[in-house]
Amino acid sequence: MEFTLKGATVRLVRGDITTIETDVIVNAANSALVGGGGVDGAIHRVGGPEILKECRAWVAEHGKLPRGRVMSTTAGALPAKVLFHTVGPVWQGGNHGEFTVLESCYARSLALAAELGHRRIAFPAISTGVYGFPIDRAAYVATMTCRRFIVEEEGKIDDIQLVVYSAQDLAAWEVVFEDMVATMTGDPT
Ligand code: AR6
Repeated sequence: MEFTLKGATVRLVRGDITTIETDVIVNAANSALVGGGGVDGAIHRVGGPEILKECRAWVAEHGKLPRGRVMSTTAGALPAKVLFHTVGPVWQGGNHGEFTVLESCYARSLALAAELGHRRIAFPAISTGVYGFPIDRAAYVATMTCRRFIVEEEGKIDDIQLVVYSAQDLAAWEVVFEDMVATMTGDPT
């Protein structure tokens, strides 16, 4: 499932993000950037030890990475040019800034990709695992933020892949995606 707007394509894909060939892979990390489980664990396993080394050096210099922010390292053995690390919000019911922080993860990653001249990016469903963000709400934030970016920053990004892991998650994202496309009839392409 995909939509194209202002020459950029947003694709909903089911799979393992460590196998996605793109310019930028985004990792759903923790503030200490020490690796972990879920998609973070898979990315470090496949990408190799160079990634953790760079993360440690970055934290030693800058301190912990705040939620909603993004930093960049080598992608190691991953099939991408660079790897971004962003820290999503922990779901606490929705009234603790979770939506703003999640939006910031996607928006800042897209902005950094454009700033570095990368035109293709792949995101996992940030915060929807250990951090507990409800999948349908996360899907809405992710899709809407991508849509806004490609309209407001026209021509900077060509291809965005939203990579979900399970069949159940894909089904939830598809509902949101269809809604998004249905409300886009007024958008000039
Ligand atoms: N490819 C794509 N998506 C994946 C993969 C994969 N290989 N593996 C898991 N997912 P989570 P969070 C999905 O928990 O909620 C870590 O320990 C997974 O099904 O990885 O942001 C970090 O170090 C879910 O939908 O990230 C942090 O401490 C989504 O990725 C903490 O977890 C995100 O789940 C971050 O929690």
